[in-house]
Amino acid sequence: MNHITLEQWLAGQNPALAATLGAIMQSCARISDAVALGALVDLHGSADASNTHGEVQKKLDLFADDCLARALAACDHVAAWASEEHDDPTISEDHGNQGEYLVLFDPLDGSSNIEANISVGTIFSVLAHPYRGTTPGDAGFLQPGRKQVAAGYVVYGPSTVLMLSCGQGVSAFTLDHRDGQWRQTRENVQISPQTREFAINSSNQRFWEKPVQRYVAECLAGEAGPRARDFNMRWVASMVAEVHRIFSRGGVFLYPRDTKEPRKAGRLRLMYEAAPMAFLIEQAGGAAVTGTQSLLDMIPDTLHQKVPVILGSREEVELIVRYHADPNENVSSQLFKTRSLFVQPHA
Ligand code: AFP
Repeated sequence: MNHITLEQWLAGQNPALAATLGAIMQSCARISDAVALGALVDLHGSADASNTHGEVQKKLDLFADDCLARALAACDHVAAWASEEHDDPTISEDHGNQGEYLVLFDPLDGSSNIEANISVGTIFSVLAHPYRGTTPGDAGFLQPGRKQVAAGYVVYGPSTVLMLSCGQGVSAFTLDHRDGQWRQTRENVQISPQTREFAINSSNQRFWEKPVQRYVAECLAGEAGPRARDFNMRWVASMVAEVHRIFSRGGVFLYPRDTKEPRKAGRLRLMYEAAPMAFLIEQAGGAAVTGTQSLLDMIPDTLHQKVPVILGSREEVELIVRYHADPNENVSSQLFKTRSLFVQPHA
């Protein structure tokens, strides 16, 4: 494959969008360096602050947030941006009125993993400023995910990889640390429609909704169960890493509606995590739902709204949607009345 650079690839896009994505990717290259240097540059550990969700912020969360904010402030085409780390959007001082785009980002997803040296990532979403010429407010951001102009994530793993879509398929770019260029390493990425691998935080099993109880029980029952095949399970606790695994070999990721915090519909944020990931997944032929609704069709109520997320290999997600449509239909959900999800070894 001829590894064209991101700059060359962006030359085929609308110039304003290319400049906006270029600014985001320059910051992600800086974040990649900081993540790699970590403790050497005193960027490990807590920042002694918490965000709008009450979560403790790490030094690298704040570093990444600042990098992106500075780059977006300098970009002529960005009217405002919203970060998972802040209550309210920031209006660009210089370009608030004329900027074409609104950008949302989770500066460092999975940051609880940093000190364990497990992959973390940046997730971003680009929307058109719907009232261009006026100062953007929250309302401008509250667009359904299907209206995203572009979305992507960067996974800071053994390689630093960008997965990007501007609505015409998904491309992967690897950061070449030798010269700082992002180079295309996959194009028209497709997610296999079938899978034998699922990812869910099983410690929450007692809180899950019934259709998810049923789905996981059937996977765990393996060859002898209703699915008639063995499944593998993974949990990294870093959504970017989970989604990246799905892009490389298929799979399904679930952070379902649960009763752990009854006031919240889920753990993950619609605008900063679910919608951009859903955009990428659908662009690669996969599916992304809440269980009962397509994530991309959800009209957000608030910037920091949380939602259930089920995404990945299309046929598997469709099966889970069918279970949501009729949660009482299958007898295997009855299993939970008598025994644990994890079957005890035979005595
Ligand atoms: P952090 O950014 O606080 O580490 O949260 C990561 C995350 O939002 C998402 O990336 C994971 O899928 C999920 O939380 C992990 O949640 P658990 O704590 O339930 O494993």
